[in-house]
Amino acid sequence: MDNCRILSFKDMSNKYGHLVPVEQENDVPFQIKRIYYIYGVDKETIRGKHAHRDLHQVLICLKGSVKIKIKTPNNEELYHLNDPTRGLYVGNLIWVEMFDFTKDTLLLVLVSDFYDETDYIRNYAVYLEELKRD
Ligand code: T46
Repeated sequence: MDNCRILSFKDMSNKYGHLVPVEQENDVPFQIKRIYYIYGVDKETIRGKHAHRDLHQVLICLKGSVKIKIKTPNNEELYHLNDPTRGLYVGNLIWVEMFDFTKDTLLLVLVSDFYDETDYIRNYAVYLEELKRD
């Protein structure tokens, strides 16, 4: 899908363990203005269910696993994130749902801008309307 893809990061592993560097603009396609992380989510919980008007993000599952469904009117893809050396880049105007969290999931998200609730489209009908206007 355009505007959404898996990114692979360098794993600087040695006998002392693993280290994965992630640099803005080099490893992720934007300047990182914010990070947040999600953990302690029940298996039955579905999070997300929204799109962003302008925001770009990279989701990295540092621990455990989580499934991410991304959707546009013509396309739907499912990703199973369970590898801290890979990130899912999600551009703007993509509907995102996160589910099937394991007990130990730690999901790190790198974001292109500060938090702004007006950037969220939390209603699918409104999302479809805004895409038509674009
Ligand atoms: C996204 C998916 C992948 C803040 O106050 N600051 C923040 O930086 C964030 C991200 C959230 N919040 C507040 C807003 C809500 O009152 O935290 C509460 C939970 O946020 P939300 O219900 O949007 O969480 P998710 O897991 O459904 O969505 C999050 C991100 O909000 C969203 O940008 O794309 O993860």
